[in-house]
Amino acid sequence: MHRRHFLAALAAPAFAPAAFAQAAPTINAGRLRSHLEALSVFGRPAGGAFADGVSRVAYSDSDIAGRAYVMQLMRDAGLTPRIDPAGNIFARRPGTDNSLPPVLFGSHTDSVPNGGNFDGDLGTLAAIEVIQALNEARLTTRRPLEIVVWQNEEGFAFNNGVCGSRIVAGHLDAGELDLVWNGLKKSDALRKIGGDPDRIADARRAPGSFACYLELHIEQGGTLEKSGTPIGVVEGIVGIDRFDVEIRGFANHAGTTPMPDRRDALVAASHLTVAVDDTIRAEPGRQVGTVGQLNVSPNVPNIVPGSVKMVIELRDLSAPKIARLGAKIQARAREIAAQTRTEIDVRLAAHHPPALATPAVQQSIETVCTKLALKTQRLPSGAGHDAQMMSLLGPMGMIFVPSVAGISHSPKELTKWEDCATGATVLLHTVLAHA
Ligand code: HGY
Ligand code: MN
Ligand code: MN
Repeated sequence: MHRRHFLAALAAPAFAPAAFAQAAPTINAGRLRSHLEALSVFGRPAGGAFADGVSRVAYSDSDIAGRAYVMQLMRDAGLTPRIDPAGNIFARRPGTDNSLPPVLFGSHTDSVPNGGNFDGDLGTLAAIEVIQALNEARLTTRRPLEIVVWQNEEGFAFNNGVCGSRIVAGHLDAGELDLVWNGLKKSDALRKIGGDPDRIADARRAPGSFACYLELHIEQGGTLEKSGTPIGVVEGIVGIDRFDVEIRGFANHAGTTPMPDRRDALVAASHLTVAVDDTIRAEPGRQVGTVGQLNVSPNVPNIVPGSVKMVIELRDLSAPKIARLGAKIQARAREIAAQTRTEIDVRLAAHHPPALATPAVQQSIETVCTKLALKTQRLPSGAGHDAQMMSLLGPMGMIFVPSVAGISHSPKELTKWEDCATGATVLLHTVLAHA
């Protein structure tokens, strides 16, 4: 969009900010790109390049380094970042009336192993860019603004995601801080990133403690690219149920154990994996089911597998549908256990309820886009987000930008630089619309 058209659009009353600005606030696309490229260094494979993606798993040294980098950017933007007891990073920009609840916006910087450079990073760095743009326009909003970097959104660590936002929303599971993953206790993991598990209750936020929560995020699917739409307005975020499955058979000699005598845990796991796929595909709808993680023991070619640990994950916009499909799969697990003479334990490890975006916030995003002559499309999010936790506390909206070829959770994850800047511009003006 030409700058003159953009400024003309901004001149319209809907964009008259609370306090007079020297010039209309503008996203610096080059600065946003350089910050995304710089953040991608933390967790990059040794000897790799930007295109090789990132492994910046929560609580790792690269996660901590990435968080430190982002906190420095916040200071460079005149903010004073603080880490709450849950390990989330917050930074507040005063408004003209600081008695009002802030507009809260941000995302996460932790990644999946072998992930991409945009998932979470774009929403986090765009939030800082919004602050910079307001500073440069010398614009003070009526409401205070608060930006946030949520910790462990991905949930690869401890097999339960949206961790920091879930604690803020009051959904820390009983005993969760005592869990151990890779030899690390969760309470120590929080301390490692600057949290304080002894004061975890202080991390909770009350309903209404923010005016609305906004998150810019890559779509992680192919809908926007296919329709040639630059901005997605999220309708709702899927619910996720994740099950830890343990299958116990009997390890024995692969050569001397006759087939009828076997209790093969991997054969049982294979039947269960196919049962998940069959159950999910058996009815119409957009539900998905995945077995993305499976560990065989002892995992030796000439030993009949004695045990398998695997994770089943179900997602849909309907919580009752997820529950129903989960029950079906657990019934199939019982049948497979009997059939293979193994024991199969299925334990619910994570339950994230689906969340609908707030119509008024969706509308505000669309109004901004109309002013900016940007086409929009409403769509569901097949990915989980911290926004679904924030929807438990107040109005929520998400802004999506296209993912090239719909790829995400992969080094091939890519969003065009101009789409990153467009998304940040829409975030900027949606924040203003609420502030
Ligand atoms: O898994 C998800 O949906 C998100 O990317 N954490
Ligand atoms: Mn994400
Ligand atoms: Mn992700």
